[in-house]
Amino acid sequence: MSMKRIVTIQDISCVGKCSLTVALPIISAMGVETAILPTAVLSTHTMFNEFTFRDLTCDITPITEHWKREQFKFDAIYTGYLGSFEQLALVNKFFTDFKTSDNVIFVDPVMADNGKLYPGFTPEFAKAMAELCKQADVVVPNLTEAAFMLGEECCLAGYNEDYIKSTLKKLTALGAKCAVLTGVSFEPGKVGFMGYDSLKDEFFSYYHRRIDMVFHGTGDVFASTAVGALTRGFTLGEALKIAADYTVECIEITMADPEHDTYGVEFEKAIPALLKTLGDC
Ligand code: PXL
Repeated sequence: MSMKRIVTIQDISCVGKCSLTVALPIISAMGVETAILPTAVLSTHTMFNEFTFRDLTCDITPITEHWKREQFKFDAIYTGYLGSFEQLALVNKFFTDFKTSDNVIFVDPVMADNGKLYPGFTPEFAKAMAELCKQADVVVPNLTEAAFMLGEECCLAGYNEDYIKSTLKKLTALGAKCAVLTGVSFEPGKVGFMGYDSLKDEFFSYYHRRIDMVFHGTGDVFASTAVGALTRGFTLGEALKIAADYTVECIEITMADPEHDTYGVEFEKAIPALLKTLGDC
């Protein structure tokens, strides 16, 4: 079987274990080639007190023009943290240029969590990110990102299944074929995701134990694993479940290390378990 190839478009945060320093090792370990289109280089992710930031927007067009001349094809296009309106426009064009009849466009609209936008993002940016979802096959916002993209008040607790289902339908109405909400919880101690496939008109969900500890980069671990598994041929529901279980495993392994860092999870230690789940060893 020929090797599958993903391209992921997001920043390099040199220290901090998120975005490309998570996507590259995880997707590669899953046996899928990982091409990258780096959008910026930061000394760390933006949750540190300070960070350097070199914007690489100017490189996006020359890189993609070269790739077009080479006629590269990608089995999946996976976008994460994007830093400007201009980058969103260029990524929209990238989707148009590299969409094929059978590849998957997977958008993780990284912008916000726990009711708040990350530093540097605005409600207008969230609306522009919603535009990017138009061309997506799969979008995976958390509840906060979904609310900002839909221009609604954030509702982080006390909601019912109807609220989640109607939010999912509104997200697919933006144009995405499938929408998945992460961080969904209907009972104490449990959290997971609910998704909606608008082509099949089907909902799916999965819940696991909730761990009351926040580590940065877990969203990127989840999205990277989901894209990897999807590219390996798992259904979307299966791929997301594999990703959720791996993310929980990463958090638990990290918490078991009394000297763990707080800026990211020790996902490296859980890779053998992930490969077992995939049936690779
Ligand atoms: O994990 C998402 C992410 C990616 N890239 C940068 C970030 C964050 C989250 O804060 O700051 C630069």
